[in-house]
Amino acid sequence: MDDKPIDKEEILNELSEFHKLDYDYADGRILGSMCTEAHPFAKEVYCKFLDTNLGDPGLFKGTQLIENEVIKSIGELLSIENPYGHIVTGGTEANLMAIRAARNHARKYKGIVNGEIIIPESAHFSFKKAADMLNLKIVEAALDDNYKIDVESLKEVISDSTVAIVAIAGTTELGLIDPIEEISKIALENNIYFHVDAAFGGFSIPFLRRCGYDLPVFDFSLEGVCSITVDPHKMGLAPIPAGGILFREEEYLQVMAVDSPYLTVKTQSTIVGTRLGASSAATYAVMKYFGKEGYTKIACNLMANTMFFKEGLEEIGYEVICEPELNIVAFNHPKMDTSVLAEKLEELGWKVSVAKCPVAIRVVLMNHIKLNHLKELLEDLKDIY
Ligand code: 0PR
Repeated sequence: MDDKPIDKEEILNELSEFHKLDYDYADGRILGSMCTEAHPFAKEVYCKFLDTNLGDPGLFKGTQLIENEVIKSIGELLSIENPYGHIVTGGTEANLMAIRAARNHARKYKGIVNGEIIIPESAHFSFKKAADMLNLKIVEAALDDNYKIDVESLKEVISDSTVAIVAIAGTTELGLIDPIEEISKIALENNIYFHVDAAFGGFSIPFLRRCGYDLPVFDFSLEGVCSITVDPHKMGLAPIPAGGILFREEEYLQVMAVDSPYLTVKTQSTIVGTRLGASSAATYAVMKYFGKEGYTKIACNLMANTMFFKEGLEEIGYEVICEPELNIVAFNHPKMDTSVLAEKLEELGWKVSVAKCPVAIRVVLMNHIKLNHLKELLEDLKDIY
């Protein structure tokens, strides 16, 4: 730090030099991000609430009401009237809270000490962090030929130590939806906590269903589903950080509660203490601003772009890994190594992301990737071919 104060202008100039090194969503070159530029209105609201702290909600009663409202309206999208939950920093924290709730619940009611969680091979790496922090063993369920949880393989790995089963509604790499209805039944039959990670799909599947896409049910209407992660900072167009965790029962929050004696509330269930109210306010604003109609338009438009891109790739001769269910396309060149193709695209200024399972270039068709960017990308892919 400098000894003397520095003029604002000089600081801003310095900062913008750093900022110039960042990629800009608006250039349409970021192909592998699930985040995108937040809506300007959401950003405006975010700034107004920057000083609010939901870690001590008695001091920010209004902002607490906003968080409650946001959880309730996300709950409505997920077919639950009275959800319990929080707006947190993202999918990682939401998944961590779900697994912590499952572990504590199993410890309290079933006496499980050395627990296991069953996750599909396609699960986001946040579950590995959760298992590590919560001292749980990860057991992987295999995927079927369509890259979705193989239900038979899942049944085989259930044990007396299983504290949670996880399935994904919108996988990170391929955007696929696991057979959640079937898994919900299995979880119920075996009396095991079932968490659905809809960090990506939660803000699009309900809207795509509204406009006629035949997508499977993944939400609380399935009796076995105990919690769902759904991130406003992905398809919800809210500013980072905004993740959402919703629980069916208040008990799941209570089993995580620790005493917080000197705060305005007596217990706290979230992982983070001091906690941004701005995330809740911005999410509230953007949800009201778009409404179901607005989100439906966005989701359908992104699916149209997805199909345009997929068909364009196939016309050139690229191999698309699977029929897209959500706005992600993964593909390979029939002969060229994926890493070589990735390198060539990087040389042309595209920021690509390579999936591991299976190895393929993956493009997440977020709002910042417009039709003209896709046309340019297809032109480049044609030249490379
Ligand atoms: N669950 C799923 C299904 C996810 O895809 C992700 C993140 C998470 C949980 C974790 O969410 P947070 O990152 O909010 O904690 N999916 C993206 C990924 O890891 C996130 C991302 C976003 C990556 C922007 C890159 C990027 O530029 O691939």
